[in-house]
Amino acid sequence: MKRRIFLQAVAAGAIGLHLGAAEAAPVVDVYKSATCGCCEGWVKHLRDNGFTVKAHDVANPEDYRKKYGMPQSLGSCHTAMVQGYAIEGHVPASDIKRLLAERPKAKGLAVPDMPLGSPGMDGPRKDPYDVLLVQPDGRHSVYRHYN
Ligand SMILES: [Cu+2]
Repeated sequence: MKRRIFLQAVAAGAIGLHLGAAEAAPVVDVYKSATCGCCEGWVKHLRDNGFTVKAHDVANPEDYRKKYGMPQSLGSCHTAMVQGYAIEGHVPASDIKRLLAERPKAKGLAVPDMPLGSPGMDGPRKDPYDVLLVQPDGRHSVYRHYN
């Protein structure tokens, strides 16, 4: 009897932990073209880091960049939405987590183009790149620099 109560408590604790993890893993909607391999790489990177990802294959990902107010000049190969923030390109999961924790008044984050060495653009070559915090008016500043 005691053992059973103990096991129930363990199970309840495990469920609590599980719900906690789910809470910390918001849904990311990704708009990409069906043939984009590096987009798939980025989706996998997000999933590996605890995000729930809904990948949508669309004919013109740039339509979604426009729709969600990301400047074309900061464009990459995919646009995503998470809790009201637009995420453009190969933004590392850790920066999205920071964004969702800090909740700045912003449009979202962008890694323009497709820098080698960013998540989903993995390989031997690593180029430096910036993650940009994009303001509602399109102005942007460096959120984090990667070497
Ligand atoms: Cu890409």
